[in-house]
Amino acid sequence: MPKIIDQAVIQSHNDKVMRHLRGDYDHLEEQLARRGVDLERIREAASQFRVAIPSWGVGTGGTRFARFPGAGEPRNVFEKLQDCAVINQLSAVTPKVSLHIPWDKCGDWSELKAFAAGLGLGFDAINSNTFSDQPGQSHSYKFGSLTHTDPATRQQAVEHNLECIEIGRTLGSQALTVWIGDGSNFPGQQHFRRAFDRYLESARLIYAALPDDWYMFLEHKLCEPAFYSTVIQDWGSSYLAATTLGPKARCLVDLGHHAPNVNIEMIVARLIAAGKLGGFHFNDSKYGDDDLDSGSIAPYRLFLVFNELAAAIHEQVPQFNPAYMLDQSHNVTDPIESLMTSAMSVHQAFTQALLIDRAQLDEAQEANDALRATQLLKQAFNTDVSPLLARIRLDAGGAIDPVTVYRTSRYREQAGNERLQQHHGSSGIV
Ligand code: AFD
Ligand code: MN
Ligand code: MN
Repeated sequence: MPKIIDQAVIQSHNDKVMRHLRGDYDHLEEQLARRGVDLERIREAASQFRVAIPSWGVGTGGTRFARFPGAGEPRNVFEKLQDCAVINQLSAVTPKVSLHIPWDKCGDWSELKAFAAGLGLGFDAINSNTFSDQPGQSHSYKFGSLTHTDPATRQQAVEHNLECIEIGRTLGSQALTVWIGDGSNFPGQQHFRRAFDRYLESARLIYAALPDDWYMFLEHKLCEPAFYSTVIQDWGSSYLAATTLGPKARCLVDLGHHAPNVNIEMIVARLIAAGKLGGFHFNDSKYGDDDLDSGSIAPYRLFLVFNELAAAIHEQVPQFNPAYMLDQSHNVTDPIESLMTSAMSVHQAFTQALLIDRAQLDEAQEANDALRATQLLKQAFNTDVSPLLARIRLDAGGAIDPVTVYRTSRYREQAGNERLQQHHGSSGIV
């Protein structure tokens, strides 16, 4: 893997903490052996885990009230990929980036693909954007895009998605994520059924252009930017649309896109059963689509989602291959630090869910032994798997402690200085 951070900096800190890691790893191995769990088997499965980084996540986010840009943040997609390469080099589980078009537009997509490959990066789903207007756009999306009452506006939104598919084909992506802000702010503003029919008419045109080995992820969201109704508002609308479109259309579950207190793991179970679980945008939230760091507020909720995924893996549910992506906005932290710790939090939930004894859980469920069943989940959730995750990073050439190594490397200052000194070239290649 290409080295953005000097490998000696990583090695030096790894050497410093190695003996602690050995002790912690041996303790975990002995603890699991007492339960009849073979740590090597878990390590093999946990080593397969990967989660994609959102290109838009490496820049400082912001809210509708203000944005406080961080020092040395990336100015173009090439610099975003550099930051993503740091995340992957240290965390060792994020080799793919999910781009957002036109935010990540560049002059030559083949050049970008080669640049990314040189950094050890590939591309996950491509995200289209018809929730905001671009300079010089012929038709505004103010009153919607794929569902707009004006056929010309819908056509423009369809063509944008078709362009995203072409970009993704050049980059090696195999999925298009479609999230639209279409909806209404007032009762009566929109005919709900006609708007949904217009969505399906537009989505069919996009679906027809999908390569055979692609998926189209339909991302639902309860509200915002529309505040009274959203056309693809919930998993029901998404499922209805995905089923109407065909087998390459699947539902994308963003953890922040549900009404408060919704049982997300139940939605995940329903979509798994229907063969329509496309994947996730992982994040955390307290009140809405807050896009906070995964696992930072409700780690048990994240774990319960992974309990459903671990059950599907264990039961070898057909066509089960969800895409794991982060979708977060970082307003008060260094985005690289947040994305590394978030990737580790999702890796942790994935791995802890692998520890659930599914035979014993089935037995407890069949016997209606509620306490025993929930204890089996808690036992897995309360197991500190961090030594295992650190060992996986170490074996992959990453950092036992990514944030400490990142801070020691002073990458942010260096990148910041370089970016300040450089001419703002069109490609931004360094
Ligand atoms: C939004 C939605 C959607 C969008 C992303 C970037 O989750 O995934 O593409 O964040 O704005 O909250
Ligand atoms: Mn999302
Ligand atoms: Mn979101």
